[in-house]
Amino acid sequence: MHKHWLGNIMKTAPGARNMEENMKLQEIVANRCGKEISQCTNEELYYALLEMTKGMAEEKVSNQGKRKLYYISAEFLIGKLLSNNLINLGIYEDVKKLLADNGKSLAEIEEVEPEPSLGNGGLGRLAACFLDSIASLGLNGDGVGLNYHYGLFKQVFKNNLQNETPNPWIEKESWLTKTDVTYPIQFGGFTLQSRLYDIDVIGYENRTTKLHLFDVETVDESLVGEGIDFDKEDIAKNLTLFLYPDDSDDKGRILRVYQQYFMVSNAARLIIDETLARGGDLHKLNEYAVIQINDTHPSMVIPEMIRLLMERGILMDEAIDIVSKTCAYTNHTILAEALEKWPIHFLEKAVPQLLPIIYELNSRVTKKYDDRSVAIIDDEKRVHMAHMDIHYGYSVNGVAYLHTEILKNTELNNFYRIYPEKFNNKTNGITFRRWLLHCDPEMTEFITSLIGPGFKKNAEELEKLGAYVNDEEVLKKLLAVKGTRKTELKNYLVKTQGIELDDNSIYDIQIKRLHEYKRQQMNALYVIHKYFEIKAGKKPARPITVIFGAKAAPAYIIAKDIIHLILCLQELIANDPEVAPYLKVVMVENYNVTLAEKLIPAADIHEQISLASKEASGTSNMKFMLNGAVAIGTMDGANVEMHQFVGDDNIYIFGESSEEVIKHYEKADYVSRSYYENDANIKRAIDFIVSDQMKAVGCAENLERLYNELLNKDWFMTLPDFEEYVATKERIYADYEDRMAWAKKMLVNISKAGFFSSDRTIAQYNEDIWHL
Ligand code: GPK
Repeated sequence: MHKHWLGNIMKTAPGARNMEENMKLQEIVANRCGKEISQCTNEELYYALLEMTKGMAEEKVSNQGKRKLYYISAEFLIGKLLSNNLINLGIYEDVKKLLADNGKSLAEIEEVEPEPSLGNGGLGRLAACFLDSIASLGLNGDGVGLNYHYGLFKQVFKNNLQNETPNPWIEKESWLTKTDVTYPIQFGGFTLQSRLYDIDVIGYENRTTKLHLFDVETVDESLVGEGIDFDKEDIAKNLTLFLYPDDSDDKGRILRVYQQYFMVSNAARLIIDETLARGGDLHKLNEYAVIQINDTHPSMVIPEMIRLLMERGILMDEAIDIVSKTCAYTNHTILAEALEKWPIHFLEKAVPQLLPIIYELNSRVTKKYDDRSVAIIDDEKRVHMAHMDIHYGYSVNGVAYLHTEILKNTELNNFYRIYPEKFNNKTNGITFRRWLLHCDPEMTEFITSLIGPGFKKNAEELEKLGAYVNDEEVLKKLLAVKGTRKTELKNYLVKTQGIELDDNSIYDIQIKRLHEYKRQQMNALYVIHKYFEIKAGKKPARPITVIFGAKAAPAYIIAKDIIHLILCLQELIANDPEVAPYLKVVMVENYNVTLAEKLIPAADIHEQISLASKEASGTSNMKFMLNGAVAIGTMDGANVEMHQFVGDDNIYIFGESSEEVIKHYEKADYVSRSYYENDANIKRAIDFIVSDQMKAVGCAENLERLYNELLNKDWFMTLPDFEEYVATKERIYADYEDRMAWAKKMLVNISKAGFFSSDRTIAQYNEDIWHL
């Protein structure tokens, strides 16, 4: 439709390109609004840019090849798309300038774009980074997921508590393109008609790929009443309303099964149709398609694909064999409660057509292996989704070196002994386009001025920065850029959330989903400790700002209590004139990708303090590193590899090792109360949670519940690491005062971040697993 646009942008001279875009945007603006750019509102310009960018993406050729990857994931936390698309199209600067010449700010126009919240955290953001890299590397691969109308939820703070409201993001005009692909998806007792929507994923100076989001035509947004409550049983109306609805009751849990089956049945049909359309042979499906199962949410694709192949006349033995050669599984956690096990009666109700196949898959396993721990259906009649993936997929990967080692040696050891050849590691990565080029253009330009633009395509070139580690001018400039980002964050938070920061203070940031294993509570206990120290006259050399951002799952009571604790501390300390000048606690509301893009470039210090062995990888750690922040962290997830790259001087490691932690769990020898009773600092901090002062700003019930949890359970062992954590914090704050030495640490971190590019991760997936 827009065929005349820009022709082949890569072959056009930069000047001519510039002219053409300018004319294009002007033309679109004239057609849509009947006026000049300078006369338009930011809204009008946003939609004009959306139209232009979508048109340019359509012009591009999708990546091609015989074998195609389908990355199936329940989450794609893509963030806003406008600026990244402009960057990847290579026209960001031109458009920005054209707008500026007309008195308009691209940054303000960006604010108009709603952020799709199609993910919880790391797993969903990883999938988004992967699509960017797949497109940029020119690989033939698409994402497949669901089009949740209200996303996860929007977090609203009231009375120092988290409330949840819907987060609508689909507007009349959006990045979604409605296609004519639709399938009848059958459930126990009824059928729903699906509809596919596509989002073009534009690779860096390259071709495009697609994110396929399936939806159901009958979904009814008016079903949602107070907060995020809705009728969980009306599947036709509620199926794609929210990502992961509340799973605290069976109705919510079974709704997940409906969602998952809907996702994979659509995906499997699409794969079959596309394979046949390319002239492929379903008997050799594995030569035409590879399915990456992102965590266990899409695992039902295995029995569903077998079923669909059998419907097309392939016998069961062969169908099982074909599918086993087509599917690969990524594990993202060792937390047992996160590994999905569906009661068989859920599946009987929602997807009865899968049961004969699942029984058959299970019986083949139990015939071959006596070990009950590797069965697909356990003695309590629950279906272990990960077990199905491992037996009937050809690859099992963890997401960081340590994580994969733990899977092999501990969590999945029984499987590793059966299938050693299936296990492999793929350390996570992040896209540098969004997490450096977009979120800190000034730093990008500075780096380019030192080592040239090669690092934008080959991240390992950042190593060249090492040559400047003793160059005072460079180090000063690094500090100056960081200072500018800190001031920008301050201005942004005042404007958007009414939060006042001191940009002369140290920004010490912990942003990630709220979970006990990530130990935000340990950071909060440190804040209490510091509060007492300041009261006792031990003032820090420079004010400290501890910044949190986190959503808690709506049904995760203790996580919400930890948010309550942090918000209460924020209020209490802000109102204490003795302490407020030296210590500030801030919890940003509704932490999301957009906020991350402002927080990360502004960070001095970042917290990666999970209980060792529990964080599979972490990916915000990589983003911070790339942006010249220094980590305080445990030997967990990808921190281990970061430590290897930067060495002891450039990362602050503390805490028990994963081996020690795993032993505590095996021996069940951890008693939190004994730490409380034997350590005055710990006792003082924990007691403060239920002090009258705290109860004056908070809710006694929540505070007492958290106090009891820490004292009597503390399942993620906050207390054993506490004293070392405090000592390490004091050391990192002190070291911050030697500004030149600190700038060196920043530089080393940036220069060693290249390994953590998702381009490297994706190249490895392709090399070892996908073979596209
Ligand atoms: C892991 F199992 C899960 C999950 O359900 N959601 C999620 O975000 C995260 N994750 C891990 O917790 C991180 O350590 C990891 O970096 C990320 O997945 C991507 O692999």
